[in-house]
Amino acid sequence: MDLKVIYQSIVEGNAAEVEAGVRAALAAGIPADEILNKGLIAAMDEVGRQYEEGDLFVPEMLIAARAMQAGLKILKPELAKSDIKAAGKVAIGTVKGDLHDIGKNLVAMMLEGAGFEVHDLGVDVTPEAFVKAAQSGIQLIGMSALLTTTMSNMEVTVQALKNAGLRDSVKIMIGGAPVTQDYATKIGADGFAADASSATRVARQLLGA
Ligand code: B1M
Repeated sequence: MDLKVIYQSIVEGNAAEVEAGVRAALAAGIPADEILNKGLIAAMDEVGRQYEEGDLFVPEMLIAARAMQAGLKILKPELAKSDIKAAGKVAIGTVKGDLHDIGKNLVAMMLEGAGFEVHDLGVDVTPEAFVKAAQSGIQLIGMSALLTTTMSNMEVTVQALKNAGLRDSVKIMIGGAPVTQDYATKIGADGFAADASSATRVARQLLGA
């Protein structure tokens, strides 16, 4: 059983073949972490690379991410049985007042594909909900905003984390169409990512994963 089949099926966005490939690899006795690293994560790294080069676009990246998730679903019970550690625990959400979730979902899927344990808090997430997530062992808070009127809630959330005494125990990454590195620096976030594939890279840097 060659893990390249899984890798290629993810890059091509073929969920049925990814599922079949993961089942076959498990049946052949390949360890779950090897399937994860050499099949799923390696493929999503390649998808991210092709997106950054302009060879793939958002719809194709979404399809690839969904194919990866189909494989991950089968792999998860096996991974849970082993003592494999996630690359880090991330809580991600779209900030209060904002209902846009397409980009946030894509970032969540790419992070999952990169081996992070992702807790998706959904949309319209209050600063209090982010604080609650940070209290539960989360290492990285990810905030998304698509509206210039809601991005200020990122700063409110950073402040809420400070007020709760949690600022030093979590890293904060932000993104979304109106968000910039300058804004991230201004509000005291640790990182900014312009798209889903760089979000994976920034998350890895922030957590040293
Ligand atoms: Co809205 N909307 N919308 N909308 N909408 C925009 C954002 C807008 C630019 C359209 C426009 O006027 N040209 C405009 C904002 C203007 C502004 O603030 N400057 C706008 C507006 C005004 C509104 C409403 C106020 C409209 C109204 O009701 N009058 C309203 C607000 C509702 C609310 O949120 N309270 C509204 C509603 C909606 C829909 C519900 C209809 C729908 C959202 C559906 C959904 O998400 N489930 C919608 C949509 C689809 C859009 C556009 C067309 C597309 C957004 C999108 O999904 N892009 C958008 C116009 C546009 O962008 N062309 C628009 C694709 C997505 C993959 O990209 O989200 O940027 P993006 O995510 C990227 C990066 O930004 C980054 O990675 C992602 C993947 O590469 N990224 C992160 C995102 N989050 C990240 C987090 C990270 C790191 C990277 O770390 C944690």
